[in-house]
Amino acid sequence: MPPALILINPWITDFAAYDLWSKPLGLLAIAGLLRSRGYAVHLIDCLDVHHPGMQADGRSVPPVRRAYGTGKFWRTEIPRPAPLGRFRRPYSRYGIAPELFAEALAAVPDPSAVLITSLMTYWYPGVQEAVSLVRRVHPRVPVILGGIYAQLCREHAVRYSGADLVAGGRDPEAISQTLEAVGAPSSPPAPNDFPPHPAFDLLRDPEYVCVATSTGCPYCCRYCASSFLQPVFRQRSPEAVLEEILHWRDTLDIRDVAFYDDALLVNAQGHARPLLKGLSSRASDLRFHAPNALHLREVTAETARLLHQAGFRTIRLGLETTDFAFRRRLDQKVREGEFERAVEHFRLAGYRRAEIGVYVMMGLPGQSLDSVKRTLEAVRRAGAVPHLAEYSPIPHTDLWPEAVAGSDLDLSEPLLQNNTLLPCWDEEKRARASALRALAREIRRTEACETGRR
Ligand code: B12
Ligand code: SF4
Repeated sequence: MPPALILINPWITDFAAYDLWSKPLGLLAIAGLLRSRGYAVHLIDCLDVHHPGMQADGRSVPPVRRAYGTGKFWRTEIPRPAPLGRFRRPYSRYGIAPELFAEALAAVPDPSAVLITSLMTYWYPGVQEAVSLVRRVHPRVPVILGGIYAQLCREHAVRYSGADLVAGGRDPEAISQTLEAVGAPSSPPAPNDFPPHPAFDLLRDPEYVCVATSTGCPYCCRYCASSFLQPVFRQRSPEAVLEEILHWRDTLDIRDVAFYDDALLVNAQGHARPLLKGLSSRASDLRFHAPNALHLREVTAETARLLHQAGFRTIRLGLETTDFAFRRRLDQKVREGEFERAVEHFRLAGYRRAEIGVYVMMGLPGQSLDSVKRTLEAVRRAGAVPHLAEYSPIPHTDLWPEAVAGSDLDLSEPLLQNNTLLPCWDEEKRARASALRALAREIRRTEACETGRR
């Protein structure tokens, strides 16, 4: 009998959560790897929207699903944790019922170890609840926690997650060593040199898959943790990425693919360009989405045309702000004029205004409401639609000390790093932010109606 491992994607706990192509790509990559090394891998996805047991659960709000596999999760309102007490709005656990989770745990009789992933730092209550249920069902089995919260808030996770080991390593060898460290039986390495595909086949009825064609990002924006999490920028071969996408189309019959790259278009000549050409010729039945921002500077007439030809339906551009005096101390990724030029390329490539989504950051330390408003208007004028990205202060980023100093909240508590709270704005600005949210919505609505009329 091969040694059994349980891999867990825990619940989200938040004021709001939306499935914008959210899959535990890191955990699935580890699942693929461990499976290729001979382990029997059992995945429990707490965010499973298709769990048959949930139909009978009268306590949760069923998820409305939308275009291209996006939509809501199952949701159950829960009490706000104490540090969020003063924020008077509903707080929920997103995902399957804890009883179904416990049943799935019990169905694996003798696991060697349990591996749990984590994403946003402020979602750690979902991790804690998963660990405590594992303890109840499998009291003597070692629990290993990894992922983004585990890396960004390591000390917090060591103290409060309840896991036996908080792992920082990302590469295959580190994961094998981690398993050995908790006494799980080790297996021989995989028979070939190619890393296996992330195990999307372990998910129930996936409507889409996610792909990362690279790790890291060559830019070093002061508000972003990319260079801490993935210090080396590496791109995979376009052929390997194409092969992975075709594999999932042919085996899982998926139609939508979301790219998780931080820097998809960097070095387009040797990377995105051949990939997009391959997708156009061999995957013309698929739709592609770039929910993580594309770099404006890298958008040329040719890349915009290739993205359109390949079938990219969701485009998000990382503008953040058009207030260049303010941005000078934050990042170097956009220069004046590059945004308008990129939008023009997308328009000429065939995208309608409503299809060109632009991220605008709100809530940065020292950022004024007026600066955000002017950026939203600039997006409208350029012929695109804005999506507000509220700033989440993140440990280990360059901006972190300034964020901590400028916040009226204790940011060492990860729950207060939640972007919804606008942690680095004061009460007055928080109260007036709803007008900016309304403006962004109004611009999107107007452009959608315009598009409908044309
Ligand atoms: C893709 C992505 C998204 C996607 C969706 C991701 C998802 N799964 O839901 C989209 C675009 C929707 C998104 C949205 C947002 N995101 Co985001 N996102 C990312 C990104 C680029 C990659 C995450 C990822 O999946 N990586 C791929 C896998 C391969 O890596 P991984 O999960 O880390 O796994 C590896 C290791 O960690 C480890 N590992 C993982 N699990 C385990 C378990 C064990 C046991 C072990 C041993 C190891 C291990 O091994 C894996 C393989 O190497 C990261 C930045 C980054 N470079 O990591 C930001 C990041 C996570 N996002 C961030 C933010 C701020 C946001 C937003 C709030 C932005 C905004 N203001 O609107 C929203 C919020 C979304 C929400 N409320 O749902 C922040 C985190 C903030 C925080 N406080 O935690 C990050 C770090 C970016 C940043 N600004 O620095 N995001
Ligand atoms: S360009 Fe994007 S991914 Fe790269 S460092 Fe800046 S914010 Fe992070």
